[in-house]
Amino acid sequence: MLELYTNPMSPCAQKVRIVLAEKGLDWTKHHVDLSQKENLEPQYLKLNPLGVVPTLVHDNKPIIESSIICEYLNDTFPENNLKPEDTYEISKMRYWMKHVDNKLHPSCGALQWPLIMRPSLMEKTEEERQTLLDKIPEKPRRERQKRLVKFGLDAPDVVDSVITYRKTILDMEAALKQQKWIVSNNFCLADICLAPYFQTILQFGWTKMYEDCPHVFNWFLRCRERASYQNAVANDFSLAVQADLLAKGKPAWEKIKTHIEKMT
Ligand SMILES: N[C@@H](CCC(=O)N[C@@H](CS)C(=O)NCC(=O)O)C(=O)O
Repeated sequence: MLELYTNPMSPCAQKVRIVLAEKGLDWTKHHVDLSQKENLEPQYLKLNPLGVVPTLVHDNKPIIESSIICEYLNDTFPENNLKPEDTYEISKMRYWMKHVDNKLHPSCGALQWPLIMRPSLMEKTEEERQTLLDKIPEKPRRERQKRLVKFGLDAPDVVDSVITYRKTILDMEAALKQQKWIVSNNFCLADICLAPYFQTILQFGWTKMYEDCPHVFNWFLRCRERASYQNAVANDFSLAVQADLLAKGKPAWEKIKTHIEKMT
């Protein structure tokens, strides 16, 4: 019995849903409303003490951290293996997954938060907002979210995040010149862990971030063409949601673009 605590907008949860779809596994969905901070409710914190989505529950055992969940699912359900056989390739796969967890994911959060989470938090009183944000268990994440709520896209975290995104794209372009997928000619967990971060770019209409990198462009097209991506990610974005996200992303592009231009 597999249960997933998830939110459609979360790239970490999207990774796990892609793996579940690649494996053809049945699972039960528990929607966690991040805008209402359901992730910080005591019931949820018992499952995931970090107060983040996703959480997988397999036969009543909670598993947290999206990359660990992806590898757990791959190793527990071996049909349609998504890990290379070669140990050097496994090390490359883990390198990309670690890069996503440590660098790309926080950068994505710094760009998504001001546009998606901030508006609903700004509808609350200052006191309500602080009470909610004070519940975030880890200090660096709590302080960062406070900055992003206070300053939006003008928060100091945003410049570094755009630079990290762009550098990741350039590194991926170099890797994808050598082979079809990010680690080898076989699709693997590293491709799955990277792809949702391009969904974020797409949903806000910021594809100019990678349009000058044809290998990355074609890689993401190939990811999106997979049935797993359609089922696990694309189908969660109705036309109305897509229009809303594009409308939020459009005015922000000018700021994002300025940070990219300063790199060259
Ligand atoms: N390292 C964690 C990160 C999870 C994470 O940051 N999830 C975000 C959504 S993508 C979240 O739940 N944010 C809620 C919050 O920070 O309040 C993982 O890979 O599972």
